[in-house]
Amino acid sequence: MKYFLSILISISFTFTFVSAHGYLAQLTINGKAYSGNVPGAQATPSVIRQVSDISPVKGASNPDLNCGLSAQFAADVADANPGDALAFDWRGGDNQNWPHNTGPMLTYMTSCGSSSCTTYNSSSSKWFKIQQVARVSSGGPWAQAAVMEGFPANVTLPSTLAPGNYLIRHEIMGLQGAVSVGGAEFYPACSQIKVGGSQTGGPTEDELVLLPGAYSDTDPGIYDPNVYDPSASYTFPGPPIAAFAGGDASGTSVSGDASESASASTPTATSGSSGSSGSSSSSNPQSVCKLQRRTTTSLVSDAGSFTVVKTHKRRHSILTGLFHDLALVYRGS
Ligand SMILES: [Cu+2]
Repeated sequence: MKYFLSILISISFTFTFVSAHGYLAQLTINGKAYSGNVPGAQATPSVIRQVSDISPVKGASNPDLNCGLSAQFAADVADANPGDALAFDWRGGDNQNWPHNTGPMLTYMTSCGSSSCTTYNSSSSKWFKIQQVARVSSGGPWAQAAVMEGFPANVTLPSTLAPGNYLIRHEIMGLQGAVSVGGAEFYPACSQIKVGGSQTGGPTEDELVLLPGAYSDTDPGIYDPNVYDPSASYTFPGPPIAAFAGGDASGTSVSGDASESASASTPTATSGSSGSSGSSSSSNPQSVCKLQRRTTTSLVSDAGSFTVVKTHKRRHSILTGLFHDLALVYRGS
């Protein structure tokens, strides 16, 4: 019986391990969807560079911080225009929902130069940041929590972006283990786009960074003992948002920045959870207040800040995600 139990336990941990990471499964540009390849599967033409595994990149100086684990060139390029709406749809490895709800999401771009990005090696490329989001409001849930609910992360291309070939690197940081140095999980994903139009905007030299290079394992937003304190401020790692993309004077945010051009979205059509929408709360300050009012700030855990979530199913998935995260922390991964 004891033996049987230990098998059961190891099976459940194996399952947790498999389902507790993920990848960028789809990118939508102005309503047009581009599928990504499942990590490690036989590649089909895509605009998303395929990674080898759903596991996270660990370590801020890991070369795979560039575009994800052993990222491969993709065969296709997506057309885009300045100001386009992008939606990044992240999934768990078993095609369930994205399993994490703690940590920021950040978006970088780099130029592939005069030729298409299909064979562009970005390992020594200079990147600029166009967007970042942490908690949807002070004391509120992380925007990433909406991704765990099944919603995409929304990003808007800068409205003055100059035409050209670009990689767009959307990154989720899983900070559920960030209370320890080296505990952060990095999930970068690079997509190949070609931007049209006749704008002239771009970053300045001092806004450009290398990846890896822009982060350190001891950055306050990467090693973060207060990551589960909903009222703690959060310091984004990396450079500020490039000025032409909206800028970010301090580089620090408690999120909930209503002027942020992008955040995780929670389309209003779903199950009447009025408070949890990043995008609608951006355009409607009142719903931010509603969210804050209904959010209990004294709770320690990230899941605790989700009193806004009403439906039973949602609560269940949050708890499941939390248990996944706790199991991961327990396992030290
Ligand atoms: Cu994970």
